[in-house]
Amino acid sequence: MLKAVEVLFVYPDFLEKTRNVRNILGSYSEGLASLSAVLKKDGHNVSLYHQTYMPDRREFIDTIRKHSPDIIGISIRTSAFPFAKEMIGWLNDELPDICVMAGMYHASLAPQEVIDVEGVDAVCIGEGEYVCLDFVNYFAKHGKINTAADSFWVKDSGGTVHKNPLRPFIADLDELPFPDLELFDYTNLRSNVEQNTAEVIVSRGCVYSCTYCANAELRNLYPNKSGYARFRSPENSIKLLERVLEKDPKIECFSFNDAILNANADWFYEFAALYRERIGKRFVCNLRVELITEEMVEELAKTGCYLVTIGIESGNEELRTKYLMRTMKNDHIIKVSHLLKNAGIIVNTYNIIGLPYETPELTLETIKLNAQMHTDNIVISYFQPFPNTRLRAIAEQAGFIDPSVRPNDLVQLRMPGYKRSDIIYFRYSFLMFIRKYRKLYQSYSGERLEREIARLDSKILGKNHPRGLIGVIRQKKYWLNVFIKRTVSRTLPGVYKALRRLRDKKSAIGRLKT
Ligand code: B12
Ligand code: SF4
Repeated sequence: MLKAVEVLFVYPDFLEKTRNVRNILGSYSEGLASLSAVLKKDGHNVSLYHQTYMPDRREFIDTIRKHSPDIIGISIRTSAFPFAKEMIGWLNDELPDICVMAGMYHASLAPQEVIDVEGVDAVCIGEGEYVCLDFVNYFAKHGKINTAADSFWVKDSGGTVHKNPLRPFIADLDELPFPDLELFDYTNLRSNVEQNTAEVIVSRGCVYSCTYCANAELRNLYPNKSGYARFRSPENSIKLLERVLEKDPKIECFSFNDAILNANADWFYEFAALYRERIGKRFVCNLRVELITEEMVEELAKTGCYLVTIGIESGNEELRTKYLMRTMKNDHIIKVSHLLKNAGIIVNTYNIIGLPYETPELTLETIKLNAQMHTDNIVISYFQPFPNTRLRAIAEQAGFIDPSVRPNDLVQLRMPGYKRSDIIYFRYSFLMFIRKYRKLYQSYSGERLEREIARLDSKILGKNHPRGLIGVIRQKKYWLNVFIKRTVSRTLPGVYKALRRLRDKKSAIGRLKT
């Protein structure tokens, strides 16, 4: 019988902007919950330091001391890297004997940068479950780190880094235990509290190769690339959902975090049938637009899907094909959006702003595509040049990467054709502009439509339009709204939920007009 190891996961679940804001509810991480399940199954003790704001040094060290871990596992996204680095520095000064391992996307895609941080002993690359278990078991048996651990880069006491090969990814997801729902303060997660929604994921990986996506690049690291997009079996997925409902019976809705829930049509239909029979809750999911058929839309609506998010990223077909490796056509995107809306499903889109070679004119194309789709809501992200991705290399070659820009700065690229202040202006005007253009598409046609659109274009793009100032004001207004929403959701959760429902209902009314 091995000695139980005390493992403490540190999860920096905050962005720069929330750095000093306390009392924000956190989000679920399936990755950490899954690691925890595997470690606990072998008898180790696992706990979580879920950070929804950046602690100061004292608070951080006191919290770590309270847990007295043998191993700290820190989860590092790219934008969390500067914070993680600071905290690891504190550990190195005050608690240098605790073993520190790092994992997650930034660790996987930029392992050299992470292992170079003083105080990091090991970096896990790619999926962590079984390699982490072996790492912890070795520690339990030998009281030291295994410098030959699979899928880890390990620093020995002399400072030499041992770069061990990656173990193939877990081919059969059904063999994994279900994620440990005890690790998080589960019923107090943001989505559970604010929307009675459970975040779940029943697949891993993706078959596509979008150039900006960290997920696509991760696949290239594995020795076994084919079969990287994997699903739990439909039956196993349903059992996972049943387990979640047992844990939090208040759940009214599932949010599938899977990259593409309709990646495999056979799987999708089998799953949908079981879902109707045994779960029957509303759900939201991400779908790949080229794979959506009329039959699939009917099935989604019948199964309780009330919101679908599809990736647009850019409305300009040329930029999308040439630089993002996304070959879908605008006409098709519009057609699918109308199909979804006519079936009563809310359409949400993912959009990126500040892409390499993007210009304000091209951003307007993204806005117009959303307007023609009659998009109900949007997710808009500033372009992040994640390490090791192809789009980062393109941006580097073009000279758009300024090394003095911090990894958690909102606008990452410095491009002659698109000023930083303009990117911020479009970011915070995006939804409003979609509504303006949508009104034009609904009110006019033919030459009149072209004239009205040209008039609005030139107003927005005009030389004398004070975009910088307007951008700053809209940004402040946006954050004030977020603050109000968060305060209402915490203090008056019933009112918050009722308002959200009202908004969804309003979207449903909008849908009938397509
Ligand atoms: C669900 C999801 C979210 C959820 C939940 C976040 C979470 N921590 O899981 C929400 C909506 C909150 C979210 C938000 C954001 N996300 Co997100 N998200 C995802 C998504 C779609 C799935 C993640 C997932 O559950 N994967 C499945 C689990 C099992 O895998 P995993 O989390 O990677 O964990 C495994 C390994 O990484 C490793 N591991 C993870 N942690 C650790 C720690 C240790 C110590 C070890 C040893 C191993 C280890 O082992 C795990 C098990 O195998 C991914 C894309 C994808 N398909 O993976 C993007 C992704 C992770 N998100 C991303 C980003 C950028 C964000 C945001 C910054 C976006 C934004 N600007 O707001 C925010 C960050 C907010 C935050 N608080 O973390 C990027 C990260 C890229 C990067 N280089 O860092 C990704 C990869 C998408 C992309 N754009 O390419 N996200
Ligand atoms: S489809 Fe989505 S998850 Fe897949 S490579 Fe593209 S962006 Fe990444």
